[in-house]
Amino acid sequence: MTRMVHVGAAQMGPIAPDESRESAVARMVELLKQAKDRGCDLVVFPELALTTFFPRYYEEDIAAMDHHFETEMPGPALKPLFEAAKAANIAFYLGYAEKTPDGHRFNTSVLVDGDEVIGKYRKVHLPGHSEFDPKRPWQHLEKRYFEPGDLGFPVWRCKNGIMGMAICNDRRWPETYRVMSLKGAELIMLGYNTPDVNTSAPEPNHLRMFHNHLVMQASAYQNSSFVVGVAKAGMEDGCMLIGGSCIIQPSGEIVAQASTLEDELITAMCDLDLARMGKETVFNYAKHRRIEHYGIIASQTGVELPADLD
Ligand code: CDT
Repeated sequence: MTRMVHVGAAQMGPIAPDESRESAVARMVELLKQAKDRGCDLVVFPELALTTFFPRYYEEDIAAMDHHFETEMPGPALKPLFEAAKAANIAFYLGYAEKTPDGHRFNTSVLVDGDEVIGKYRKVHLPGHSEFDPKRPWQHLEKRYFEPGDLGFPVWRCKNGIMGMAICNDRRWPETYRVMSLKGAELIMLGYNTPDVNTSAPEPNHLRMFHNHLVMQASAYQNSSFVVGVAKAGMEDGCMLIGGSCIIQPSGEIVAQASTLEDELITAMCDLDLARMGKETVFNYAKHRRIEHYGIIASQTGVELPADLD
């Protein structure tokens, strides 16, 4: 059984607020064609890949944003992508806004193989705020439009490996990767939309890209896993989103990186046995983890000073 997976990270340039689903899907099909020509097995698309990053806009009535949400996957506009991927025998990760039949809204990704949805993840760590903030040049209203994901961090067998999914802000939290790697994840896919300015605190702009790579590279290493991070990039309705999409191997090294802020496919041949090596040595969890000291990680959110520091 081969453990080589040829991975494509399909970065997308901006999606204008009035760009249609059909147009975004046509761009994805074009990226998929390139992936097929290069012999990819798996392609990762960005977070909210079908629409502009609409949480930057405030609407009093949440339902006024419903045109950005999918109520079925695949809906009619998505069929060409599913068909192209099946014909090319390429599995893919796709981020989109999901509205469930009983009215819940999530920032979701699916893993699709052979035109079947084999996995679904709903973003756990929602950044931003829920009410209009007049101090910001643009809003980040994920806490208004989405509920925190209710599916945990599942993993799936795909292309002879064990794979997990995360979405954007999740990548900044070590718990995201550790929960999946405790379930055997060897390759973690995530899409992102990250403005190049931090509107919640003053910070030099270059730190946005530094932190983007820092967290994904450290997490790849500490969890002995491939990490594939894929941006929606470029100037989207006046808001600049960082690029820097990359494929990271379990050593923590970037093995392929996008150089534009546009639709761009980068690829790398990933030997999943490289992930196994780290899991059997330095990061052999069963041998080396000391869970008797980790309890508060799963029982406490904010900082609580120990009694002797009060
Ligand atoms: N989409 C997303 O999660 N973006 C956030 C932006 C910074 S917080 C407002 C991120 O973590 O990249």
